[in-house]
Amino acid sequence: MTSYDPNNVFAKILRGELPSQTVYEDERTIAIMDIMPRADGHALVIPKAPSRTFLDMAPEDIAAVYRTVQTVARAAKTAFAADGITIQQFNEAAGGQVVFHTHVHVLPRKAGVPLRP
Ligand code: DGP
Repeated sequence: MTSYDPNNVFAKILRGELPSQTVYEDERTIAIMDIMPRADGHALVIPKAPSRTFLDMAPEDIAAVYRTVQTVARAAKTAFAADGITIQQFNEAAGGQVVFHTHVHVLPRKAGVPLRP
């Protein structure tokens, strides 16, 4: 298993070394706005505990992350008048992951509007 790199951008955001637009925080998670949004209101939910992928996560952090996903999705549905919400999560480069600290995408969707690339 590839090890966790503590210098990934989300680790730096969690340590306060890089800026972010944080929209939610609790003991175990943060939610920030994605810097390259594929939809208006595209947010990322990030566990504070280090893990490279979902496969490495502790059960209590999985529960905490998905509680935050639901909180953010509900807020985004109202704030962006979304018709739906896409929830996405990528693991390893072959799975589409670019930043190697586990995170979940929350994407508000409008009917008939595709995600931006
Ligand atoms: P992925 O690893 O493929 O799930 O996608 C990583 C996402 O992280 C991508 O949508 C862009 C976003 N991202 C990359 N760097 C930063 C950053 O420095 N700040 C924020 N807010 N988002 C970032």
